[in-house]
Parts: sequence; C-alpha cells; structure tokens
Amino acid sequence: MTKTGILGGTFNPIHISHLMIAKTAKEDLGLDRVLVMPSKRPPHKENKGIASDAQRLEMTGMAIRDLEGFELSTLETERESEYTYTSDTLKELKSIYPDDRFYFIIGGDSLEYFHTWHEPEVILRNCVLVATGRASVDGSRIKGRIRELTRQFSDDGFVPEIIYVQPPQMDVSSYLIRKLISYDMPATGMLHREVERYIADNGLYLSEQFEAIKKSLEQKLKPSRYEHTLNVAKTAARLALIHGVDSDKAYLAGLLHDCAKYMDDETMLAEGEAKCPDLDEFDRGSIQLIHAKLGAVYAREQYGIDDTDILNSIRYHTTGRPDMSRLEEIIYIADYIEPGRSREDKARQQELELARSMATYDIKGTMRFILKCTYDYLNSPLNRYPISPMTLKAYDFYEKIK
Ligand code: DGI
Ligand code: FE
Ligand code: FE
Repeated sequence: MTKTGILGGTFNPIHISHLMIAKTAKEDLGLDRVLVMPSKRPPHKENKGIASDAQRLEMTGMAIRDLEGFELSTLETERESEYTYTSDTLKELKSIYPDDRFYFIIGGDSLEYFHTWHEPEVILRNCVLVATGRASVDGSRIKGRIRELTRQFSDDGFVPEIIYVQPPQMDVSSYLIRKLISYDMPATGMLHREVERYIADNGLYLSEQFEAIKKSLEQKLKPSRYEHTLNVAKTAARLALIHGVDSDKAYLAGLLHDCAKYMDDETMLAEGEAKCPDLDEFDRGSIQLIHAKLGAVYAREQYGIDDTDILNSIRYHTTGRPDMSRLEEIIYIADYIEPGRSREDKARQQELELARSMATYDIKGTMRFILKCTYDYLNSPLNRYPISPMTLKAYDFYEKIK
C-alpha cells in the first residue's frame, strides 16, 4: 500500500518551513510520496498582494522540483466549484488512488476549530490527520487537542488516527516574507532561490503605495538623502517587526520622515511660515529643524497620510519629545542608526554601534542613550547651534524613566 502525504496551503509564497514540515512528516511517517497541493484562492478575497493561482502553482513547482517523492497537485486549483473542502479533496483522491493510505498534514493550530470544518468525520475516515507543531511553541496544547478530537470522533469501533509531528523548523511565515519583499528587504534563506528570483522577476508582493511614494521622493531628494530615506524606512520596519509595532506604518514614516528636506534655508523658512501654524521663534533661528514639522504637513497634504501616529513620528524625528509612542521612538532611533550613518570620531562611532545593537532589545534604553549622545554633542564645541527646548524636554524625560 502506498503511503501518500498531502500538504495543502495557500503557498503565497511557499517557503522553507513548508518544505521542512513536509520533509519531516515524510521521514517520520515513512511516506512514499507527498502531494503538495496549493489551495484555490477564495474568489471573495481581495486579489491585491496575492499571487494568482497560476503563479502560486509555478512557485510551488520550482520549490519541490528537486525533492524526491514530492509531487505538485493541481487537484484543488482546478476544481470548478467556488469552495474547496478537504473532505471533497479526500473523496476525490480516494477514487483516483483507491489503494493509497493518505496522511493529511495540517498546522497544529488548525486543530482548535477542526470540528467546525465541513464533514470532519469524512476527513477522519479517509486519512490519518497529521498535526504539525511550531519550533517556538510547546506542543502540549496540540497533543491535548488530539486526545479530545480522538475521543469526540470515535464511533462504533472506529477510532480516528490523529498524530503529532514536531518539525525542527524555524518559524518563517508567508506573511513575513510578503512584508519583507514589499519593503525591498531580502527574504533570502526563507525561500527557495528560484522562488525568490521568480517573485522579483514578476514584481510580486510590491505595495503600490510604497512604490509611488518612493518614485516621488527619488525625484525630489538628492541621491544621498534618498538613499538615507530608504535605509531609515527599512531599519524602522525591521525594528517594528522585532518589537511588535505595525511595520507598514514604520516603513511609511521612515520613507516620509525627511520628505521636506530638499530646500535651501530661505525656501524652507518661507514654506514653514506658510504651512506650519505652530512654527516658533526657535524654529526660525534653527532652520535645519523645520523639515520635521514641515515634513509632517507634506506627508498629509502630498502623500495622503492621515494616521496621527505616523505624522507625529515625522514631526518629532529630529528633536524627540517626552513620552513618545513606540512608533515615534522607532523612527527617531532608525534615523540615528540606519546603516549608512558613520562617524569620523572613533568614540562617536562606537556610540553609534552600541545604539545599533541596543535597538534590537531595548527601545527605551536606546532612546535614553541616543538623547544623551545628542545632548552631549550639542553641548560640545563641535556644535554651532542652540539646543532646542523640545530636545531638552525629551532628554529630561528619558533620563527620569530610568
Ligand atoms: O534629517 P537628518 O539629517 O536625517 O537627521 P535629523 O532630522 O535628526 O537632523 C539632524 C540634525 O538635527 C543634526 O544636525 C543635529 C540637529 N539637531 C538635533 N537636535 C537639535 C538639533 N539642532 C538644534 N539646533 N537643536 C537641537 O536640539
Ligand atoms: Fe531629518
Ligand atoms: Fe533623516
């Protein structure tokens, strides 16, 4: 009897955790083959950001081409009906391969609501259900759920087979990969090389909004400022993903934080007077600070940003302020540590590198550290400008919350 595993999924895109799950199940259970079966895209779901059925099939095909015993299955994508139920898929497989024993692989999380699936008893009578764990999650919850379901669906001498497989995987997700690609950050190592190239060649997962803003900024800003802008956006998105902040907002705020920084002093002052109702005496005397307030105005008027948190992140990115939001802190830090920054002075370079590593685990501490460095710098003979009252308030605030 042939033992056939089935790995279903959206595969948008397929990544190494998917492959690792299937390989582990294949080895642990001694499967003869694994059918990798992209699911049909629900027609009601928005098409944006999702690769087409054909593209997902193509990517899945490339990713498994060199894996022995793996086959691409178009059973679900080719089905006529709008919805694809697992029970129908298994019935169909049974009729095509009457002598096979099927092992249907699902994420352990899905067991929580398995009883609400369409015809769960049909599924359990036609396959062994294989629940897979995650590297970062303790499997005891899944195992408990397996015991419950086994009891619930046992019937008249029939005992369903539900088993647990813990793959030695890292927790990569298609969601994370799509985000990284939309930020033009490498997802290398999470994807099969050919799939990665296919995504790039076909422009998959790019954001229309991000691309439009980048195009506009590239025309306005001088090249070094534009490069800095991209670096800040990526650094902010990375910090946001690490610290559980909305990474799209961080990326947008990073892109736009210096969007007003392309004018000579005279124009900047005139624009500030015209567009920033709260321009104060200090701003008038420190024209290099105006781009932050003016940038927030431009972000709203020219780029359609109405999120207050994003606008404040732009507005306070140069001086900081007391009690900043997580997003504001991330933009402030990203502006300071982005990889293109470097310092002539050796001690100041070391400070920069310390801020870079601290930012990955302690945002408040990094804020305090950068404000201290900036404060010391502004007080040093190297600086010709007065310190902004807002910078002082921010410095005091972050010193006190130690
Ligand atoms: O726009 P960027 O160059 O990327 O960075 P930024 O917006 O932080 O601006 C950096 C400049 O702002 C740098 O020259 C130091 C200056 N700055 C920061 N805080 C103060 C300040 N300048 C004055 N006059 N007063 C401040 O409190
Ligand atoms: Fe700036
Ligand atoms: Fe900047």
